[in-house]
Amino acid sequence: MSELRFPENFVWGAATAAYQIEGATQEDGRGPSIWDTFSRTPGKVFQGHTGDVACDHYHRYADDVAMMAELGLRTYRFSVAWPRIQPDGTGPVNPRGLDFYDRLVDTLLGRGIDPFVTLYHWDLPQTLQDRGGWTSRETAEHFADYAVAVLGRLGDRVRTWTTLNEPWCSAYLGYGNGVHAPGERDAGAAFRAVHHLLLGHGLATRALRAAGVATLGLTLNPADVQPADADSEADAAAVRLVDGLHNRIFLDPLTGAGYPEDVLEHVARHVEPTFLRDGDEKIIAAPIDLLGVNYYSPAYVAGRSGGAGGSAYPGTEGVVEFLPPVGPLTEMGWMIEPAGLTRLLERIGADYPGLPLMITENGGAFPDKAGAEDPDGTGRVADTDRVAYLDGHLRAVHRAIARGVDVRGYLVWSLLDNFEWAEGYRKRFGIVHVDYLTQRRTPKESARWYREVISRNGL
Ligand code: GBH
Repeated sequence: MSELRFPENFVWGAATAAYQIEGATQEDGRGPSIWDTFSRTPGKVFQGHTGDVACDHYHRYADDVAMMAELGLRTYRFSVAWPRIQPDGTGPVNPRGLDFYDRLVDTLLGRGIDPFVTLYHWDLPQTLQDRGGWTSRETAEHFADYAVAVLGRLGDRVRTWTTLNEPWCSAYLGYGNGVHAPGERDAGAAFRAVHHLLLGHGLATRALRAAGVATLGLTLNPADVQPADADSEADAAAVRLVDGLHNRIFLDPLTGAGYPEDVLEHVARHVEPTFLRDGDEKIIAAPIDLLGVNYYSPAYVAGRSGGAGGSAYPGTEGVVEFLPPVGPLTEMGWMIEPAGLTRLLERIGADYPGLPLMITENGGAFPDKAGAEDPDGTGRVADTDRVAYLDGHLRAVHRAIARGVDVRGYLVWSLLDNFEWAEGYRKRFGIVHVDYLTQRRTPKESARWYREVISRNGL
């Protein structure tokens, strides 16, 4: 009787993102994105890897969907590449770009898999970046137009729509510490980007709702922020600061409370907040039906100077020390701590009640080998470390549900090994191995294990 069952109708699936898997970056009228530019900038991505070919999913999508069906997936979360739909980010839509997602959606439905759309997973059209990108208010307005264009083609078949994936990354890694595209390093730009991303979400949400979308939301990567020392007042202050810049800066305005005062004060020390206009908070607070939660690892902070990390949060240098990860780590160097996911879900459930949650990403990178990279191999990828990671985190989700948190589903990151942004192809998150020399797919042991979990609706 040690079995754990998930609620009836619990959603099970896997997630990917356009630039990480599609390839075909020059095909069918796609315009360049900031990741095409960034990955070609020397020193930005591991060994100069790019998404030019990636998993060649653009051409292999039908086989990939057939494989998803074999793996028993019920839902597939993918992102639409804005530069395929509007090569310059504005103006007339490119029908051939929409055709791809049209075919993908039909193929998914034909296999009984529910399509779950992310409208923006970081591949901003380069032309919009040339005009300021997310530091510019116009990008938010253009995003709403783009959202409506995609809805116009897919809205008759796709039920679940999310606007942004992890605006924290877009703003802080893209404009704050320069680890992601477009690679800017400017605290003020990062905060402007936060606001315009949220505004873009709000404007798109309003437009999609007006057009009749039933299930609408966005995905954040909220952080479980813990003090190094639970009895230290300085550490508690550090938690409050990081929680403000990571969690409350998004969740408070999204749920109608506006930006928190302490966060606004912090922002105002870096940039004159002239970009905040009357009425913006009301737009951002457009009701949502679903909050996607991506969780990988907790953060431990101390209220003192020191340590190497921390620079991703503008204005925390010398004030907050991010503790180096300890204990079991994934290949990314991230701490494995499933309890952090339970804490995070309980916290969101308590502080933002009434918001249905879904785990839209969770998973780990581990050094898996197969195919041509593993000539002596058995043809199986025994990724027991990934199975343990996923098992532990599913138990953590179950615990949160048992304690009353409204969690509607779980999507593993990722279906396929793929282009892991600044890490290129060297980090593998897939439950399916991809041999980049041959594009051969090999389901790992974790994929077989996951199929069992889904079919039993439990562990
Ligand atoms: C997600 O980003 C993305 O949505 C997805 O595209 C990506 O492939 C996947 O996760 C895996 O990376 O540096 O130790 O302090 C997650 C990005 C991960 C960024 C955790 C902040 C902090 C860990 N986040 N990271 S650490």
